[in-house]
Amino acid sequence: MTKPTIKSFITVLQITILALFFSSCTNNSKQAILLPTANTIPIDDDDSRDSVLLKAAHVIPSENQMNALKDEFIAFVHFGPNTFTKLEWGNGMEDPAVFNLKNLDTDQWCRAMKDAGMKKVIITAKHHDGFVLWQSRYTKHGVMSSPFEDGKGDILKELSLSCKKYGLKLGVYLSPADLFQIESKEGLYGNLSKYTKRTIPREVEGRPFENKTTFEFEVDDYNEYFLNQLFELLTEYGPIDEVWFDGAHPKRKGGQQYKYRDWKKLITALAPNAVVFGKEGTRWCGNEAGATRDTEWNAIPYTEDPRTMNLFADITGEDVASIDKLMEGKYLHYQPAETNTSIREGWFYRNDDEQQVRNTDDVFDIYERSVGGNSIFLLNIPPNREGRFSEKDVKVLQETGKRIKETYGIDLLEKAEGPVELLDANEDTFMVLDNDKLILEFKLPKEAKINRFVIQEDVKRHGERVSKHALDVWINGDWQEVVYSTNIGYKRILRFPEVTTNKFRLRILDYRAIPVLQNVSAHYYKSRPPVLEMHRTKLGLVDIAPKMADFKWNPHGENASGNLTKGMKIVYTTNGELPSESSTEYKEPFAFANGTVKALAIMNGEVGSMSEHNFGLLKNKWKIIDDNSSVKEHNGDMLIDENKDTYWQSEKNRINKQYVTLDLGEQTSISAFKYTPPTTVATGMIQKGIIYSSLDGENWKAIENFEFGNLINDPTPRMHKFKNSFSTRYIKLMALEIAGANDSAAIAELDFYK
Ligand code: FUL
Repeated sequence: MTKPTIKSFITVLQITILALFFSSCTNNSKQAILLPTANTIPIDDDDSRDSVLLKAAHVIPSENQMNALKDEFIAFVHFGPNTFTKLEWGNGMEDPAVFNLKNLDTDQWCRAMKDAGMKKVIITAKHHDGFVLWQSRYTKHGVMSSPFEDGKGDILKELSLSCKKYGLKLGVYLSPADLFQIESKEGLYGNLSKYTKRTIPREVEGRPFENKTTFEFEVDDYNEYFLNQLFELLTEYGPIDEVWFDGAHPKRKGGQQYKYRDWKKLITALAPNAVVFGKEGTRWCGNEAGATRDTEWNAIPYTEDPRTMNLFADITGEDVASIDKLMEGKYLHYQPAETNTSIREGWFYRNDDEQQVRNTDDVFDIYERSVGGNSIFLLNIPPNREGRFSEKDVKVLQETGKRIKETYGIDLLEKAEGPVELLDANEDTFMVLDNDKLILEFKLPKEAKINRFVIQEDVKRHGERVSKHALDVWINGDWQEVVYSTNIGYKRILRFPEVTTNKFRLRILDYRAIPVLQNVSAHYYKSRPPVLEMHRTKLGLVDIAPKMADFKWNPHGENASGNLTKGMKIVYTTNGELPSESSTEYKEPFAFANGTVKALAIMNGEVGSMSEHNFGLLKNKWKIIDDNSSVKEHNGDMLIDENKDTYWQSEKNRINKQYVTLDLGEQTSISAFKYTPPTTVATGMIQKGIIYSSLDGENWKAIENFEFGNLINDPTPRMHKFKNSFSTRYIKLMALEIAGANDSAAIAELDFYK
């Protein structure tokens, strides 16, 4: 057990501060607060591992961060020209007329978000393409030049009114990357303008501001433009609770720098309640797939002081804040992670028939792992071209909300015996677990079925301290450990197989400083038939099985391969219809090419969520003809082996020579292809390329160029539909541009569709 020694580092000065500080603490906190708590604490040169751990345990959230944590489940809305062009990343040169929105129902968005139990919505006021969704005074590239309400519409105004009506908080995403300002002739991004003193907001004739605050900053043209737009967003749409700065950059120009310190001054003055994402407020979880870390500490090491930093790099990787990582820092800073992912494939709406939508099991699972894993769940729901959330998405939001309410709305410990500070609903009570209190017991008045246990630390006052804990239940006259876990933080949801018991025992096994808990509760989640997963072998045999622990966490605490499948039947269709009880029962792998398999599990009369997979042409006769530009251990066969964990990779710097040629074995008609990028490495993502065809392998014809956006952050498979189908035997795929200015191309899997 870690027992931090403070002797080694407490100086006389620190002791004096402590003494002063103690006198202002409640009695109860005295044993637990050994240092002044703060949002950021510097690490000193002579700090030991123990003293760094102790400091990390005294790093606490700011008021805005605490509110952000308490919001728990929030919405993202990606909307703009991409909704109409069906691209993930626009290029900034879109004609505003493409934003041909005829209807808009932001009330419907808000109703659906409310039904899901979400507390806040963040909208892409400006995505990377530079198109603005509000009536900005500082550009014509936006709704004002679109057919939407004859150029008079304002999406942000509508949304802010709906938010008020439905009691939702509002946040704005304002992309620092701005392709319109990069690409257009008069564009301000990277135009090498001088840094001079400028007044924000810049006055615009006939468009006065009601808010008369002004600021003076020494900035260049693009920073001025950005600050002017922030001023509009933060003063004209009601209170703004989050400002979201995306770290992604499709392109840069002219060495453009961002004067974030000035942006921050403006935000602090105009939107004091806003938490800032992507800077010192909240941080990216490191992926866009809804993956969560087993251990997510929010006391983060920084080598520079985050309170005065200008440039914040993405924090990725599995280990972010273990003691080894903390020792590499010079500052410890509280910074909650946001788990951001989309309900649909991609961030923008494309269509209702091909773009897959996550099912309720999936969304609920991410909810439990993210909110119950010390982070905030930010789920994107992209409105469609009718200005509404699609019915499929709404249904998933409603079902998720219902499940959250049914599961977490009922606390089975409500009438239990145990420490009152932890069982009451009062957020101001907490319990200091000094030595004799590291094992806590909870006794229910009578036995109940339970499979979820929620623990919260008192992070608001005491930071994050517990690093290992376990839960035991009383079964057959004995204690049995049902789940073991690591840190807790704001909230830990423990998931375990259903038990019937009237007694629980929570054991704190290790900690960074004396643990202080705030709340515990127990719940029951009604298990459902498992979600299914499909895979096809190179020989063309499709197998269907329950999805195994996705991100290292068992689907719902249960052992997917054991109890979970007892009495389960899998049914499927291959003709596009929704499977029902009378559809073909899955017994063994079956041969299938080119089309969609839909499957679901039925268990105890209950029907599970549907899974579907669109399979391309069989690859059993395919041959790689030319992969002579590959690196040795990643040869061409790896892109047609039906295994997305292996990948082909071309040699570096082979300008115009990064291609593969394959023989499909027979002349075939092709209408689309799917590119699966590698996920084990973040390099080689082909963002632009061209497809050639040939009937004899010698005479080639260029068929079409293709383009995929946001591959580095979101390395999911991408589909390209050809304008016209074509007949071919040989195919050549040539990479023209690799994401992140890489110089070698990679393909994990290539599929072609009839
Ligand atoms: C990424 C962007 O490039 C995507 O388009 C999306 O906005 C996502 C939330 O962040 O980095």
